Amino acid sequence: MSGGEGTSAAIRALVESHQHFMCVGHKDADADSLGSVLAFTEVLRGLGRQADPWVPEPLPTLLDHLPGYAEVNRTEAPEDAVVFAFDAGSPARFGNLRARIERAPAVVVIDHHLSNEGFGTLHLVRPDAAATGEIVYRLFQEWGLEITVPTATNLYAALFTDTGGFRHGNTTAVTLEIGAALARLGADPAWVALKSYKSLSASTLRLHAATAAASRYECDDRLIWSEVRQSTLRATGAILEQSEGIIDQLQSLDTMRCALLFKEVEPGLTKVSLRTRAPVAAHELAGQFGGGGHARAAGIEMSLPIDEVEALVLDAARDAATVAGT
Ligand SMILES: [Mn+2]
Repeated sequence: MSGGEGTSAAIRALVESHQHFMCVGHKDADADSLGSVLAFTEVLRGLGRQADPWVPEPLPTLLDHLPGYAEVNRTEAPEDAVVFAFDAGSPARFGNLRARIERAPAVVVIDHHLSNEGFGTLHLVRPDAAATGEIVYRLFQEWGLEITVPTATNLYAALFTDTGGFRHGNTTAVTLEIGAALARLGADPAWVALKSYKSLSASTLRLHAATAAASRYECDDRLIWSEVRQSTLRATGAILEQSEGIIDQLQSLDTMRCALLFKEVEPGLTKVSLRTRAPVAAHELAGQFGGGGHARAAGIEMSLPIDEVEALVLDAARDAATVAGT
């Protein structure tokens, strides 16, 4: 963990002393990452600065309801722009923007991942925060800034989705209080819930159904896993991005200690989503394969065919789920 009041003041000083900023989310940006990017972009502009919101390719089109989305990846930031990076534990999470970020004059990292490597010029990393959006909200509070309705909406979406709709173990009294404060500032909880969890297309539901039907149960139902292959996508008319949310279905199993979803990005490139219950540590399991994340939720990306990744990761997951059950 790093970053206290001193960091908050140092970040504010950086904002005061520079004119150009680039706010960057992580690859496969979620609402926490992009919501934080858009909230920070608006606040910086409100302070009279030039700020441009960016995420690595491909654009997260499922998040096009977030206020300010239309401006993402539109304007190239000047080379002297200070970078604010949100919700990413390592530089590898910035995909095609990594080189751009690494040559910036300063990089401020705001994040809540346990696995954060402490990269960047300044880092405000609080693993106890439910969402990066929660850290951003507190920063704005400390700085005494007015929060507009679009910014409140972006931060509420960040908090709401990173807690799985205020359901995961990271939901605390503080999270709910900040959620309430953001609702008072104009965020609409029902609208954010509608856009986050009740706006699936027919092809998404077909993909979710096919993946649920294909799920496997092992280790006395302590381990549940499924897969999205390119053939699954062709059969359901979906794209990989629509697999968002499938892992939540898998982790709803009552006996679950470890839930895994393998995703074939392309032949030879595989991603894995992990969810666990105590005492299985998701970030430790992911860490064995170069991945990272939180204690209950983590991810892996490997340049190997899906069959090989399944063999490797399932082997470790079976061990973890079995030990966890004793
Ligand atoms: Mn997050």
